[in-house]
Amino acid sequence: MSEDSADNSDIAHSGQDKALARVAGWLKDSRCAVLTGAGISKESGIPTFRDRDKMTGLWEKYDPSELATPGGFTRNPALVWQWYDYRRKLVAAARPNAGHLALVELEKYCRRLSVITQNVDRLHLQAGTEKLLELHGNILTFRCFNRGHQAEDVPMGLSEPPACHHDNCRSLLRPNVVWFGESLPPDILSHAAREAASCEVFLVIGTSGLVQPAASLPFTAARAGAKLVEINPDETPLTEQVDVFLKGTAGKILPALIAQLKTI
Ligand code: BV8
Repeated sequence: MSEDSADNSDIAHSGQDKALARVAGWLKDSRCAVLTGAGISKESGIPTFRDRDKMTGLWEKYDPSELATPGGFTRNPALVWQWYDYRRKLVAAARPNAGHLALVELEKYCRRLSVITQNVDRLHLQAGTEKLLELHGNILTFRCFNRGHQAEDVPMGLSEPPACHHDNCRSLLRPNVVWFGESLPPDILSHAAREAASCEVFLVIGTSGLVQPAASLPFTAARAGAKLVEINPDETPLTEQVDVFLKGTAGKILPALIAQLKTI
């Protein structure tokens, strides 16, 4: 079990302050790397992969790892396109929340801070995070399925994928995300691994830690001697392995960490 854990509801109690102060002390002037998952965007109104109760029938009826695959797209391009169009509308309406903004603030207190995200919503970029590694691409830009031609100005609300306009390519457009069964961009993955292997503190925020190879990054950091800190309202398979588990939402815990850092 982690040496220490802080529960969101007890942040006001000394136990929580103790855990927050401990982590803040590690973060001050540190080389820090952060891995975020869908949980950090939940307070911006974007449901996580596990919150099926918040999604339309599309999400409840189909398994995301079925829809988020090349095979799923080839089998039923219209269905996959509509699912992404639905999510793109949610993302377009979303704004960075206190958690995203606190990570930008954290840059002032760390010697170096790099954010590695599994999210495809670009809310870290919107919040102002500069050193961002998007492991799984983004949902807001598109390329064609067969030859990777980038596409601009793709309207929302289409019921099926448009064809690529690139010199009569005609292949169907797809979002610039990494699907299950597709390799992550090698340069981005190796950069993320280097950040994990060279940081002193590794924050794991809002991820169930189930998807590889992203889920291996905390272990890369721990093997290199970094302090592992998890921020999540629920326990995950990682919780047992971290140095400190800060139980709570990103929108509460991260600003509380900044408040602690201000006192050091
Ligand atoms: C790869 C983009 C090499 C798309 C995503 C068989 C065949 C092929 C591959 C595999 C296979 N078996 C295993 C694999 C590997 C596979 C994998 O890991 N599968 C899993 C399911 C076992 N990985 C891959 O395929 C990767 N590529 O391995 O390439 C290869 C190539 C060919 C063949 C073999 C290998 C590619 C993986 C990338 C997939 N794309 N996203 C899209 O978004 O549509 S993954 C997607 O799901 C997300 O990006 C994210 O990574 C994942 C969801 O995880 P989380 O972000 O953690 O979200 P989740 O909902 O699960 O959890 C939310 C957490 O937040 C919870 O813990 C909750 O408690 C917490 N929370 C809630 N509220 C808050 C909060 N936390 C803080 N604050 C709050 N307020």
